[in-house]
Amino acid sequence: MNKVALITGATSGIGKATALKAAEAGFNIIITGRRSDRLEQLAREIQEKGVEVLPLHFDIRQQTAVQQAIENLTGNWRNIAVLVNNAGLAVGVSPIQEGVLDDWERMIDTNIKGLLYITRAVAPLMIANNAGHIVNLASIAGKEVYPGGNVYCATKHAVDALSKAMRTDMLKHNIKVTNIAPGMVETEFSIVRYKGDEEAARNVYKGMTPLTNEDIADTILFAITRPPHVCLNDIVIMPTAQANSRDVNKI
Ligand code: NDP
Ligand code: 8X3
Repeated sequence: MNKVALITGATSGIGKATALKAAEAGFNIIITGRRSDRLEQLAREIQEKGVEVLPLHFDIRQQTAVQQAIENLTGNWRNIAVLVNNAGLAVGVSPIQEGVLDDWERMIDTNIKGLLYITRAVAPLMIANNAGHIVNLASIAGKEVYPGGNVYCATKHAVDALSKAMRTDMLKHNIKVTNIAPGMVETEFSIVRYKGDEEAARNVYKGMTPLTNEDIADTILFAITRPPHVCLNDIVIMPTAQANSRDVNKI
């Protein structure tokens, strides 16, 4: 029987590429997100790869919706082997004194609370199997800070801390926890951060070669296909043109 991988935020970017590559590797896939048209389209693409797929449509900030979606899983879908906590976003680049409260709430509610809600729902299923692997999408913004990054960086520092904490709590249950910390990856991330301003988003990557969603998906697939006794705890992956959050070699 194929193993089950659940990938949050699969309607775009890193989540979508990870879902497709995990399907190619033979996992049955649960995909989640808010945009149901995209979820259905991706479900068809995954099905064509010869594995089973289950699209779950919810806003990860809604605790009850998250809990019900997982509680309602039946049969082998309950045997989640891999949870990729990918859904997340940055909104805005204001300095702290000019911060937009709604932007802060969206980042905290999605990147921290949403990740916690789904982990709380899925972890007991893994514990029942005495096996599992949780992959958390943190960021270089969870290791460093940069101007205008304030609350986004704080949420990713929280993810980094939660990865360490989960690894401790999950230890006796034989569950791996991998923290992935990418630098600049060109997805819809910057379009969301700049609230639909596509030119501002393009400028972020102008003059340098960023990572792609497939680069990160390849890394996640490598991590989740190691032998049972091997856990990659923390992976920092950067574009060659980026040394850290602030030094980018733009030509
Ligand atoms: P995208 O904007 O392309 O994808 C984000 C995904 O998250 C979408 O599928 C979106 O789905 C989902 N999502 C956002 N909010 C919610 C919500 N409230 N409920 C459910 N799903 C939600 O960005 P990326 O692929 O780049 O980002 C994926 C993760 O990687 C994020 O956690 C991000 O912080 C992290 N990351 C990104 C980097 C980058 O440079 N791009 C670098 C380091 C880390 P929908 O809108 O349909 O709900
Ligand atoms: C996304 C990478 O550098 O924009 O997490 O914060 S960065």
